[in-house]
Amino acid sequence: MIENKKTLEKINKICYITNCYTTIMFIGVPSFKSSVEKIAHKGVLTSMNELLEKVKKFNILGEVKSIEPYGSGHINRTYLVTTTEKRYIFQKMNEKVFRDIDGLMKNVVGVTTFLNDKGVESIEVVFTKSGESYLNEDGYYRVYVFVENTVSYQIIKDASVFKNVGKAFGEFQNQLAEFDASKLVETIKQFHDTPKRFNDFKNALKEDKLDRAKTCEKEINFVLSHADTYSLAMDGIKNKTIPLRVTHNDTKLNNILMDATTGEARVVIDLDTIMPGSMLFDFGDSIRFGASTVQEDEKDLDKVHFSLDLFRVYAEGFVTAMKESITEKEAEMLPYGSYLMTVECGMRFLTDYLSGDEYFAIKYPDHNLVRARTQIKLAGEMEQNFDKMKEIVFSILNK
Ligand code: ADP
Ligand code: GN1
Ligand code: MG
Repeated sequence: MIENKKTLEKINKICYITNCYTTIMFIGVPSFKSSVEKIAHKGVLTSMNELLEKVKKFNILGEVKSIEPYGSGHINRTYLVTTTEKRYIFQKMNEKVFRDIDGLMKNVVGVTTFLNDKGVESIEVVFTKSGESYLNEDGYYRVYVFVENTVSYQIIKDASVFKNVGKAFGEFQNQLAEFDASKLVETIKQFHDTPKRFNDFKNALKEDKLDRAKTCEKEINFVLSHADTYSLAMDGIKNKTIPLRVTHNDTKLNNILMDATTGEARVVIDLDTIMPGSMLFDFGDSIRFGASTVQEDEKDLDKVHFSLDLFRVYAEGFVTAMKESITEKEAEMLPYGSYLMTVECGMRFLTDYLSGDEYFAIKYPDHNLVRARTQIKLAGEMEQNFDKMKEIVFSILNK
């Protein structure tokens, strides 16, 4: 039995070290076993009863059969809740990352309602019994209906899937074109402001609070030596040569659910960072994650490559979907946007590694460094391929 706080902290630590993130507890129906049972998720142990009590405050159907950690997101703590009737996604939102949860949930409800009204399948927010979109009780919690018969991928095995992802994210941007951007709260300020991210990186490097800089000199040098490449997107937005759109801003492959039967894209998820931004961000972030030969945290760098073929298939989906509204300047800058999102993400992982892993969930001590390395390798290869990438984009546009 885990009774005092110290013991719980100790177990949390062991859990983190031994990487036992996915302890699954099944709950007997109708009697929920006992308050002593704990569920480990992202290095944090929470009592099952505590979670169950929170889940029960939402308008869910049926009796809860199980609650288990779910998915591979780096930010929120996600659980799959199975009841006698239905399945749900239950999330503890990350209040360190998102400082205005109320504003964030207004965005989510606003966007999902807007999409539903247009007949577009979207995530369905389950409200609390008192009519709120989230629960504020020792943290911030929300519930979504689990979208059944779908899969989300960590890596592309079949190129046609990636084309469908590109098409879906392109269409998503079209669908949001009429959404009133003034209704959106900026959930993370300067989210894709790469020069600002670079400043954060330099500050973390200066502080080097865990004395880790000596373990990643090569990566640090890459980020420092590319300083003059970081401002083009923000400059374009500021001088209005790049149009501001309503964008998703976190378009990685596991943030879209694909139909398990047809392979078509079904629902764009993770709407926490929908904000005014540039098309370059959404296109670029998908390429960063999806046009890679390996997963984001592959340790063997020899296996890490940027795939021009995957770039082509994604561009075919995305650019074709956006043909009506893409500007010449945007089209020209899509290859740069891919590089920018990749190097930006690399520098964010490296910043977090230097700062003591405060932002992204990690599974082992140098996880963020491993991630930074793959992004830096990919960014370097993209730089070498700008001309070929541009050729691909314009060949699609001129079809
Ligand atoms: P994070 O911000 O931590 O990435 P997400 O909102 O992306 O959190 O959710 C994490 C994972 O949970 C997703 O990658 C997906 O696998 C799964 N997921 C989220 N919402 C749903 C849903 N409504 N239906 C099915 N799976 C979902
Ligand atoms: C985070 O939430 P998730 O895991 O889908 C991060 C993205 C990064 C990504 C790197 C709010 O995405 O910006 O690109 O990790 N989300 C936030 O994998 O910071
Ligand atoms: Mg996610």
